[in-house]
Amino acid sequence: MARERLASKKQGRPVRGGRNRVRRPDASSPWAVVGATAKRRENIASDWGKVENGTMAIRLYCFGESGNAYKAALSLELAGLDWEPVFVDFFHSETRKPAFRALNPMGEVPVMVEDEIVLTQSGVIQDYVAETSGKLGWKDAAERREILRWILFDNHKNSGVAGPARFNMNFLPSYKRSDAVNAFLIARHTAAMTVLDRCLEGRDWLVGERPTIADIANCGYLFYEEPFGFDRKDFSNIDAWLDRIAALPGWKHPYELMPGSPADRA
Ligand SMILES: N[C@@H](CCC(=O)N[C@@H](CS)C(=O)NCC(=O)O)C(=O)O
Repeated sequence: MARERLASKKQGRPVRGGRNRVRRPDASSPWAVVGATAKRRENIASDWGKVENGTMAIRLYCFGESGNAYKAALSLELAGLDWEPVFVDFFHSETRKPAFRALNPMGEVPVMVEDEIVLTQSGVIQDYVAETSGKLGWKDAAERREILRWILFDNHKNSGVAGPARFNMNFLPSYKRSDAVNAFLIARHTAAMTVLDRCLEGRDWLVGERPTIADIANCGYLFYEEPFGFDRKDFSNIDAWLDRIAALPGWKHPYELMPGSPADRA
């Protein structure tokens, strides 16, 4: 889409307000077909989760336990964009069902939909949020690359390891858990946290002098209370940096920002 068109769409956006009611997915719907064409995906995306009072906010397909979705949700929220969460029932295998696979063949949340734009991968959504809102982004091309560098670090060494460690240790049925696998993941994640802590020495934010989507990516899993071998008190720079993030206007804990939490399954 041409940038001017996008810009004019943004001007027409409703201001952020109360949460609207959104449609729930219907896996039995005839349009829910695996291997849908790109056009079909757009149609699906524009139907599933449509805001019922007619307001078209950005829709983020997410659930509270997902730190990957939290990166996208917190970026949208801190950037002040108008968005709506659409609950994906991950714990009842919704990401494996045809309706969801038609929306994202990768079978993962988060998915962001704005009109005909369908984005997946938290880093891509964050990049879109920064670019379209002008918030949490870069001043120049060098900063943009530095932000990308930290997002890739997060996806590979931080969230990409913390996510499975936390899932295995808290949400996997106990008979499927492996101490050896968890020990391996915790060791990998602790090494990444040591790197992150050193890089935060003497600085408030990962890139430049202000919070960016690089910070939001790397904190994706670090506010959750469920144990996964990470204790922020072991890393003084990370601890102080998480306090700075939590003090940003509009910050919310993942279970406040997105629908779904372990309490629902208790
Ligand atoms: N690199 C992806 C990772 C996304 C991801 O792993 N999402 C998990 C939830 S936290 C998921 O939807 N998994 C579905 C599944 O494994 O079936 C991103 O950053 O968006």
